[in-house]
Amino acid sequence: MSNNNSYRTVYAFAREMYPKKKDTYLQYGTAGFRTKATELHHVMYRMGLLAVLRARYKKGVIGVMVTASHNPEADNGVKIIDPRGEMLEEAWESWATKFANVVDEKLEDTINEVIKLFNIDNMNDRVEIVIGKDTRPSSLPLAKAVQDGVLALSGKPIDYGIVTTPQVHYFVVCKNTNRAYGQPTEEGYYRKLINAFLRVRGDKYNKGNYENRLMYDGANGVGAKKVKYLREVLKESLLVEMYNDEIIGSGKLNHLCGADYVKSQQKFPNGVPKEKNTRCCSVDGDADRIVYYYLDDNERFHLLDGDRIATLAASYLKELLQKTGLDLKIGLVQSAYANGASTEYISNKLNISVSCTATGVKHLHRKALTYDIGVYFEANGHGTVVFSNNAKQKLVATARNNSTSADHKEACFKLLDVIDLINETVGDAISDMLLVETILHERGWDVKQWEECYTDLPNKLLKVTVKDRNVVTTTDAERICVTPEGLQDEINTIVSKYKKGRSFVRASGTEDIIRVYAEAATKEDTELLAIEVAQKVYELAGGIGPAPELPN
Ligand code: G16
Repeated sequence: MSNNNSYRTVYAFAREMYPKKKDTYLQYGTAGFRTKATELHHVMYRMGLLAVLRARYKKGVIGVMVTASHNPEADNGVKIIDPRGEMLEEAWESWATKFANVVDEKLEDTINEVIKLFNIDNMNDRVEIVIGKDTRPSSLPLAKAVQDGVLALSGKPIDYGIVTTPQVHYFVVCKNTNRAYGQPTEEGYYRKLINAFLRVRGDKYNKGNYENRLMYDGANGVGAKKVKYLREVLKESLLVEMYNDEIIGSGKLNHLCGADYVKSQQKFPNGVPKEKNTRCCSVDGDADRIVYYYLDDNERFHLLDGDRIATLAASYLKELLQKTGLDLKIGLVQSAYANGASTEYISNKLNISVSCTATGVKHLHRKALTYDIGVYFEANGHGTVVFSNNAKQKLVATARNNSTSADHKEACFKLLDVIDLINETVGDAISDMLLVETILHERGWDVKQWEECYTDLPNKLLKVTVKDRNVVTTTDAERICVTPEGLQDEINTIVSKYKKGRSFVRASGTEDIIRVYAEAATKEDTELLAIEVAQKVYELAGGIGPAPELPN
């Protein structure tokens, strides 16, 4: 690398291989960049460059995941992962946006700006960038563009091929902790999770009403590919029946299936047999979200989403913690999409502290780190549990202390196993599935008993397409709409007509739309409330295409 801060190769590559189209402007959103795959080649190249700068600045390994997660197959995107496994720090998101949008001729200047601003004096360090990609056909060339960006600044790309997003988070943390978190390989990832799962499960696979059989919707994506391997290792301990496993290039990724479809449509996915009273789960296109569901005797659909997983995990961990005799702070973090009934159940029945942040696991994760045991889940099924170093050290010390009672010791060892079964770095569909199965198994519960903990308020999610989604801005963890002026007043008036009504709107950070959330005492009221609010959004925020219509 030259010392005069002149990055000729960077520009030459950009101009020849990944030129930026003149008229595109892209913004780093809820989880990175996301748009049509054809628009992203220059962005990927530039994120390779940015990842190298970030790695040199942080003096650690950075991850780059090429995926558009829950979006349609024709979209793609990129998520940047910081050294501690967290999403890219917000202060650097604006740099990512700047990198994505400057003209090719200004690329070198922008690199120099970052070097100067952050005082990066180790531009010759051969930093490692971990790269993963999902099963989209477009991911292969886009991941190659990331690699070229990394190479253009003399970084070292480590290509993990097709992996889940949470696996990339895991590899990054393993590398940055010198393997203390685990081995930075796929085998290391599976071994850590599965060994812990098998230890906690023991050799009795069915217990009470719990049956060790699960129908699994792989969304025709990487979540299907990875669970095939997992199934072989789990053997009889958990019988995962795989559906929607057409992986590369079938055009079926997330189509009428997968966690986002099931959650937002509140419907049984295509491709999974409609078997009554059977526990089913769906993951999304990069396997960082999971939701559960079942059909009752009347073929009525019942959803157990991220709120249910959060409450199940938090109540279990609280009980286990009590058995250890340790005094540790446990808390639960949700977003505004959490069902009101779940929040009430957590505060009033579980007596666990609960807080609300803006959408995006980066926000929930940060808040969860303020607890010794921080459980966080978005209602869409994205979440995990994080444990403080204080909690881990106390658990290890108590488990090893000869004067600890046998009961306390056993609980400490079990909690340590449960920690190993959880991917703490980010929401992980596979690890979350193993956690849910562990808890249900231990309690001897079937899916109905899990659902009986509390009754969800009927709720509805709608999307409104507008000319410019940035016209909708919000405050108070996205619960209050600031602009367009007057929209919040209109929402308040509409909501006041409905018993137990609640509704909010916000611009999606992953799709070009405004999201509308509504809940109310009855299903009929919820439908009406959602449509009324959506109509106001359409009217005041510049809706395009067909206007939302009230049902007949
Ligand atoms: C990403 C984020 C999630 C967020 C979701 C939807 O998930 O990681 O935290 O809930 O987008 O965000 P929005 O409502 O802004 O579109 P994924 O699974 O798509 O990467």
